[in-house]
Amino acid sequence: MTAATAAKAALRSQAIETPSWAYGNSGTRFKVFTQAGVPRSPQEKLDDAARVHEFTGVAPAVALHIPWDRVDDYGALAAHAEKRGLRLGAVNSNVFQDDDYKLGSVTHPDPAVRRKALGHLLECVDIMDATGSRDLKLWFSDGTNYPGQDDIAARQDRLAEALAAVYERLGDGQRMLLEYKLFEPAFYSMDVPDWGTAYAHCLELGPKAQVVVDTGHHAPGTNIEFIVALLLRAGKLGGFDFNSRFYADDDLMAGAADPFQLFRIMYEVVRGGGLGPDIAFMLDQCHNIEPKIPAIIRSVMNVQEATAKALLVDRDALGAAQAEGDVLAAHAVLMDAYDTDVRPLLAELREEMGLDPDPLAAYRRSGWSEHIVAERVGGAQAGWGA
Ligand code: AOS
Ligand code: ZN
Ligand code: ZN
Repeated sequence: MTAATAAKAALRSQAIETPSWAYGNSGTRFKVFTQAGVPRSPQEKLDDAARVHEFTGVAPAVALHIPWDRVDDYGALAAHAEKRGLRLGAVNSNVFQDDDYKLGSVTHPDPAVRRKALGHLLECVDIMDATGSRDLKLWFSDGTNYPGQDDIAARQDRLAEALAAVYERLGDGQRMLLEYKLFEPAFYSMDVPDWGTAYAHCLELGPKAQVVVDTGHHAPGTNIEFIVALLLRAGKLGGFDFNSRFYADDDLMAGAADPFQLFRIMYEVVRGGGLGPDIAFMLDQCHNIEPKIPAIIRSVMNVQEATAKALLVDRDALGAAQAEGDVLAAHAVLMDAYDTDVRPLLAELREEMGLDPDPLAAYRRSGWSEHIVAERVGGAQAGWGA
């Protein structure tokens, strides 16, 4: 089998999960720009996600966010997805939007607030039971703004207690993915600021607890692929929230700011045998100024391109150069793969999959954008960044 054929076989089964909130209106803390035709309901978000999957062939799952995607009947929502060739992916909890959470959620000093937050997390697992989702994604905005504001270690105890209760509630085949973030909204101390904290909690909890790496959640200059390699090696990498950043948690399109970094991350995934269903390859981004569905298609394609390049790394040549300590040869092997134009290979793959080789052009021609602008009036805000 040629390298290209092997790469195509792996790319064919890739699954990139798109976030429901990326389809709705979003913005920064300064302004939410509304766009015509955005979904008015979780069902309409799935209708848009179905277009992304239809034209890329590799975006079969959609992450939900509770309460933004709250519905009466989650089984019916799963059926709505299934009818469109989709499945419901990670359930994202939200313990950051209520006034009660001003000083934290599961780490709040008041036990009543902690109980409320835990109740929501457990409700999310109930929802997973109904949707058939495998993953509960936990991101906590918890933290403090001022030294002395609260007891840092006691907050870790409260966090551990809540995580243990959620872990206990997980059913067979369900997992919890713990996400870390360096700062924001808390500016002095976040309660899960880095991979080490997330890893330590997941280790204590057990095999159903895994770390999720959001590519926008590190200090500038952090070697994210190192974290990926380390977590994979430890069997603790549960998934990604892909997005791009120039400064902080910018949530721009994956692969837009630093495609080389995305390649380096995907190389570690491929090298560590992680390119399979055990790792959730999710997008977590917002499209504030660009049209949303084409931006999501573009992001999926960017992840695909980085994956294709990672798959094309000549591992034998790389291993040989590394073993010989030939620094420049080893570096050249990696760069050869990165410098390969994989667009023809991906176009070929799409044709083999019965798809249009150019997903963006196919989407434009489909008339979906005109259809939703005409049909949908008063689209919903994602709930993010108001
Ligand atoms: C927040 O900064 C995190 O990236 C979250 O993963 C995510 O944006 C949130 O869970 C969406 O609800
Ligand atoms: Zn995220
Ligand atoms: Zn984020």
